[in-house]
Amino acid sequence: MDLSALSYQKFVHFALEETQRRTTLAPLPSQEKFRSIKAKDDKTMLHGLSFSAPKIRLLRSLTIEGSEAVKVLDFAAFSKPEFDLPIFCANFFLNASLSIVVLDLNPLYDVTIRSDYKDKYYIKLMSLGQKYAETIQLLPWGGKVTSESLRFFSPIVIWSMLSSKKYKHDILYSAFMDYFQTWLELMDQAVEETDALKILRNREAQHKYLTWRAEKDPGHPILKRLIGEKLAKDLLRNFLFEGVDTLGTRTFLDYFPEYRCKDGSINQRRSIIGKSYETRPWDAKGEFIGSEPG
Ligand code: BLA
Repeated sequence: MDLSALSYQKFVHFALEETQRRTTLAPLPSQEKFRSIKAKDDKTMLHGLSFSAPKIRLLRSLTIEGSEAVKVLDFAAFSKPEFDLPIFCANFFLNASLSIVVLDLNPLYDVTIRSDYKDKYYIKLMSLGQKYAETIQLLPWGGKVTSESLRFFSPIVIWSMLSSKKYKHDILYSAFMDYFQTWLELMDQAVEETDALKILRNREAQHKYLTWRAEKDPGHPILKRLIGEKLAKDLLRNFLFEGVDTLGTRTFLDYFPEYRCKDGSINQRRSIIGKSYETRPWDAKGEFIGSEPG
């Protein structure tokens, strides 16, 4: 497949313009360092942008483009802890053979346990999930997935892994626009929490999420290959998952003790439980229908 004509820039432009229509974005200092990085192959470029806004702690985008070999969009938005908003998450990876898509409003709280949180945000969004996941079958469930990841996914997650021959840039663009608009509407409607305990819980939930992704995101090996271990780590901790070192003090092993090795280090495997969920583990009403992994 010829990737040269494809770009994720219009996704980023759309998201920033729509956000600016509703709120005021202020550039964050972290974007200076990661605005434009040339990879070791001398072809691939990494472009980072990061902003905050009155209700948004961090809205950031990373694109990887420039070589014909690979295209990546990693786009996320995190609210301030005074709001319990879901985390907007778009992760698209495309190379000559494979297309990987994760598009979701990742829940701040595990929706299989916290039905109040599911009811607050997802019940009225189920038709949006259905539109892309089931009705048009263009972004079919990608098959077994790291089981630990599932608690960070919502009932409307689009998780897809396809031969890049079947990749449809326009369908993905329209899904991205729909999901991002939805997130912006939730942001508009969000009312600031004043209960200090609830704010603390929101902050901790976001910190747990950041801790998971800063340690186990599947993009790490590629980032390390492109820009080297040291800069990749900097990018992960101070840009993509900024907040991992400031929003809380608990460590990866505090949150995920099952990854502890006998010598006290973190197990390098992505998954301890293994992959599961061959098919979509939520029904059309957002009820969890997956069996326990294992
Ligand atoms: C694969 N990326 C995946 C997979 C998931 C995600 C679920 C399938 C493999 C698996 O089951 O683990 C994405 N996982 C997520 C997300 C969350 C999560 C969004 O837990 C959130 C909680 N992906 C990137 C970037 C690159 C990238 C920046 O975000 C490259 C620079 C690449 N993702 C990438 C590649 C694979 C992948 C190459 C397939 C290889 C693999 O599975 O290791």
